[in-house]
Amino acid sequence: MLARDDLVSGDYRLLEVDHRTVVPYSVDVRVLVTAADVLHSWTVPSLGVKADAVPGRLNQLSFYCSRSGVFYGQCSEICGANHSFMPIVVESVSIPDFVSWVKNVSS
Ligand SMILES: [Cu+2]
Repeated sequence: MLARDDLVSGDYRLLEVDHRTVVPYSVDVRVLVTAADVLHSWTVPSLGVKADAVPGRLNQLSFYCSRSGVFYGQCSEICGANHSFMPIVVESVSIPDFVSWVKNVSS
């Protein structure tokens, strides 16, 4: 979650993150979900997806974005102290933008 001091005008308090999940639109997207500490639940209502994240297990979900946009969600599991809100942000971009994002992340 982005700290209050790092928010800029137009940001959503308690919903913005420092690293968005970037996906391409107009293709089927499969997401593999797991956890490193406790049970979480990766939930983005506007994409119609929700999957439990379980330590030591892989869970999968799929969705299709037909347009660019920013989609907000939150962990929907009571996953522990200091985990309140636990926001999720999915940003769908064009395939060329996705490819350049992958190049920047991997370099
Ligand atoms: Cu959680």
